[in-house]
Amino acid sequence: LRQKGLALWFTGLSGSGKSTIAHAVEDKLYNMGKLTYVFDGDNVRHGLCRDLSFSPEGRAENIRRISEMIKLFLDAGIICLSAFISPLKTDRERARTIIDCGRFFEIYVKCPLEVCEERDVKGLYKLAREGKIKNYTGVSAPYDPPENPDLVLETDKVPVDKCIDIVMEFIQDAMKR
Ligand code: GGZ
Repeated sequence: LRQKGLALWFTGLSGSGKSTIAHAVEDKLYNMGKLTYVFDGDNVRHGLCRDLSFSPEGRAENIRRISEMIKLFLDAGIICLSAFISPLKTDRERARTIIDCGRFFEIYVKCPLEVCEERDVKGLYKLAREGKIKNYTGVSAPYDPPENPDLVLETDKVPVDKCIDIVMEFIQDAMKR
């Protein structure tokens, strides 16, 4: 029997920890022999979506293409982990509709803006504050917090290793369904 696909949609501010957690979960799944793939800005925005901006339209199209891609990966039985800010509720709802598998789960990587900004791993918040990057989520562009996420990870309160364990437990549960 082939592995059944699963879509885990991580959403949260830049610097909240989406990619870090998704990649660590991917490592664990890989070591369990599971087929899995992480979609994030590094492998999507630099390739398939390199023509898109961070305007509302650019983000909507980014999320739409990613969703269509995940739908195909699910057909192949792959556990798909996506780590995009996906700030707008309407875009996340469209993702759920496109992927439409009954195995789509929204994971809210929740972290206060102040903490993300303090981390500022890539120095982009600083540039956004200086006005050198426009439409920066949390600074000059909106983020709609999920109203009914399937899972919430509070990365300012819970250590990252614990967050990874929580997601692993969630996946193992979801795979039984
Ligand atoms: C938000 C931006 C922006 C703007 C560049 N707003 O910390 P990072 O660098 O690695 O994560 C951010 C990433 C967000 O891309 P997504 O494809 O996830 O966004 S969305 O879902 O909204 O389409 C950040 C970088 O790209 N970045 N400019 N203006 N993040």
